[in-house]
Amino acid sequence: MKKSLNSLKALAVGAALAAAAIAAPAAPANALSLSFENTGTSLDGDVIKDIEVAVGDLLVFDLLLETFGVATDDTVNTVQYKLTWDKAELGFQGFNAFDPLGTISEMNLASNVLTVKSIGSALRNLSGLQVGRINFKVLAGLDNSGATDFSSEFLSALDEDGDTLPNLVSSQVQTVEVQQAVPTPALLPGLIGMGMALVRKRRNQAEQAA
Ligand SMILES: [Ca+2]
Ligand SMILES: [Ca+2]
Repeated sequence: MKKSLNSLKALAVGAALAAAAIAAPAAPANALSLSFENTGTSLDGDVIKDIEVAVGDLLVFDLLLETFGVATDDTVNTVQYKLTWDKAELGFQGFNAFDPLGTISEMNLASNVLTVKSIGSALRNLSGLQVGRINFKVLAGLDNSGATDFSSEFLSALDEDGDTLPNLVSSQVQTVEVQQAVPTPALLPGLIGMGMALVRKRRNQAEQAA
């Protein structure tokens, strides 16, 4: 009996050690990627981040490149990306490219899509490298539809030989919506409460007067 109790204790200790041995998940490795800022925040709770703006506001998005995760015998020399926006809500004002990817070899502006092919030299292990900036003016079509109003898509990255860097860029897309300010819902119960108190007060006054 005593022996089996000791066995149980040994089992419990073993289980505790096993639990402690499970490693915390590793942070994701840095990778070749394109992102933009202003990222927005979550205003309406859906998966698309939101930026609060008003009609007539000027809005800027900075395109940032990260060149980690490239093989040690490769460097990033050309990147190609696509920017898309809702033309009812955002009016295109201009685009700038920045060194070391400041040489634009191809650029195509359609009504609401800009594709850019930008050339630099021997980039690797860089983070937050600003490659472009796009400017918008917020238009009267501004609404809180929950649909994407601006997105970036990383199309390709080429190495120093003009070869596509394999499998590191697979249609990376980032999205954001622009929204106009709405009354804070938390204020509404307070307003209703004040209204009811006012009605009660008037009724009391009416009863007293009768
Ligand atoms: Ca949203
Ligand atoms: Ca919107």
